[in-house]
Amino acid sequence: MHTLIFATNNKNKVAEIQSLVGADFNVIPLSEAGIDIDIPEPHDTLPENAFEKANTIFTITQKNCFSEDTGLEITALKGAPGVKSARYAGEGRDFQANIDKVLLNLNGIENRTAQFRTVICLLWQDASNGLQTYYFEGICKGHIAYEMHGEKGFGYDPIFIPEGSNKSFAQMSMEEKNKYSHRQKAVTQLFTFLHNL
Ligand code: ITT
Repeated sequence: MHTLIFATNNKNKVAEIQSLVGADFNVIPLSEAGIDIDIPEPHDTLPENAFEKANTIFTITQKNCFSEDTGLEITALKGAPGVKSARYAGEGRDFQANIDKVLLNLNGIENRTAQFRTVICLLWQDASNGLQTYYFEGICKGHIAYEMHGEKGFGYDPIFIPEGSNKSFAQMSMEEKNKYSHRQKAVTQLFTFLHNL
């Protein structure tokens, strides 16, 4: 079985990804790897931040690892909050404050089109090729609701309604969210790639 460290401090991401991993991979969250650091995300693009997170953890552990960076891109807000999604309303990384800011900025705007974009960065040591960097992307199109719906999930889930559903992500079980989600699409590509190595 291959072991991979998932370079994230977000427990919700860990739960979602562990629900998608096949039996031949062992995905270890940072907490289980005994690493307790605030991973930097200083860049203006999702791939650069994803690389920064994975590389920070690889430098410490020298073990195969992956990270992901996710942004909510709202058309009427010119792609905001995008790469700044976690800190849209400030350094407190407060889910409710972030949602309030989105709803305020969309007040009176009819175009609610939005998408989640996840970029995964994999750092993989290969006996013949050395350390390789790979990227995988998953997009979930949808729209922003006029108010919050549901209690499940995390982040912007209560206001995001994926295409093909009339429920918000926060009204779905994890399994149902996985059928639509940006994260599921990126993770599926990651594990398809790893299976074919
Ligand atoms: P790590 O960097 O430790 O992985 P993070 O929470 O900082 O965790 P991101 O930088 O990718 O993660 O931040 C993206 C933010 O976007 C996150 O804090 C949530 O508020 C939101 N987000 C990400 N995925 C989401 C999802 O599936 N549903 C709702 N909101 C999501």
